[in-house]
Amino acid sequence: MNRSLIPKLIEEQNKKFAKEHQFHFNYLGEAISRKGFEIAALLKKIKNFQVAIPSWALGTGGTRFGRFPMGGEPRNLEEKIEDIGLIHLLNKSSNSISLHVPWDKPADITAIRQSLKANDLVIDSVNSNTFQNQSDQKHSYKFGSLCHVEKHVRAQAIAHNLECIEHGEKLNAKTLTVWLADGSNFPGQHHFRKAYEHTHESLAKICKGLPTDWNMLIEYKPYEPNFYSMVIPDWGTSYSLCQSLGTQANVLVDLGHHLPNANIEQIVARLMHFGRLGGFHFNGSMYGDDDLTTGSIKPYQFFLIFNELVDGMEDRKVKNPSLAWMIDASHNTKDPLEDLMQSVEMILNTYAKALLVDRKKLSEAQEENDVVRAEEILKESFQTDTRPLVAEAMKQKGGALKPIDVFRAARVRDTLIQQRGKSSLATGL
Ligand SMILES: [Mn+2]
Repeated sequence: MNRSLIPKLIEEQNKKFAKEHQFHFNYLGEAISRKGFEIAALLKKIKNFQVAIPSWALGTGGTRFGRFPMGGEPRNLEEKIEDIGLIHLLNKSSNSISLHVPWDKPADITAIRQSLKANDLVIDSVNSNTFQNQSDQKHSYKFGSLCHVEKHVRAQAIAHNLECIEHGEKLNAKTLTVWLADGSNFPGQHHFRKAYEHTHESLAKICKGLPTDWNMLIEYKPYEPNFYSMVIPDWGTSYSLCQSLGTQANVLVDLGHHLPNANIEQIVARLMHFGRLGGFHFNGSMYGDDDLTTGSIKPYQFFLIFNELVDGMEDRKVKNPSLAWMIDASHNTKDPLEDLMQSVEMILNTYAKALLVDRKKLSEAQEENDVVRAEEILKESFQTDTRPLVAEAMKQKGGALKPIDVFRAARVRDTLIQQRGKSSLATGL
């Protein structure tokens, strides 16, 4: 990929859209100012918001039925860094990578560091994988990892997590994310309390291996790949583990890891109230862990979730750690890079909408039990077209007003196919 051509293209395209953009930005700016919001302050917050991209989201993912690669997929970690660097170059809002071990085990640390620097990126978190067997491992995870009935299997899974921390330390990461596929498929298979105890004991050992400036995020998921029970199926289980493990462990909410119609915004509010929300995985979902583009199916629900996030972040009484933001998707229909750019723009726009909620008025309406007014205040923000604000934020940082347009004008995918081949496959799901 010839990155050096992109800045000029961004400049050309921004020029092309400048007049139209200015018209919409002025209009929105005027409307927002009249409501008492400061444009400069809003722009600053949006400009500071960065979303991590996972190393496994750069190829066309598959389902258990098939995989249809589109060509030009990154063949190694260096090429994945280049792809994420390109997204960041276009939107200036995705400055970090979440690394998966062992799919993207960093081999040549010096080269990876240089590549990160050249692409203006940092490593955000390291994700362990005990949901698959690797060719060089001694014991199988077929019946679980950290929860396993046999001590040596648990020890192997613990050692893998500690190895992830080691890799992360070399690259300046500060977070270990643990998601467990552990669970059972049939009644009677697991002794629920024992499975929890083993998991707790294993996580405590991993926690002991965390450097003092590191965090561990514990993700939950109600079903899949196990369908009768998961050891950490819900936020309550994850929260109970974190409470007992200490302040370095916090709960991670993945939007797709809930049963249909779960009130995720209330879960977010609850966890922030306890100061235990550590991170967030963005994706879109119709039924479950669908990994669709963020906000593509239920944008209003996504807004309500962001509304709680912003409420918690802006309230000084809330003592919640700063949050790690990441897109967790593995897309199988769109060009993964376009999909990620769509997600980032959706995240920024929804954040902007949540920033526009008049919290004082909302609180007054709530205190007066004025249900209609409270709901209308939220709807007014949700229905505000914040796109000019987000575009302006990206432009001010040197990015494109319309990142996907530049991506297409630069014919990036064609170039990647030429360089990497039609059938290159990225590691991942
Ligand atoms: Mn996730």
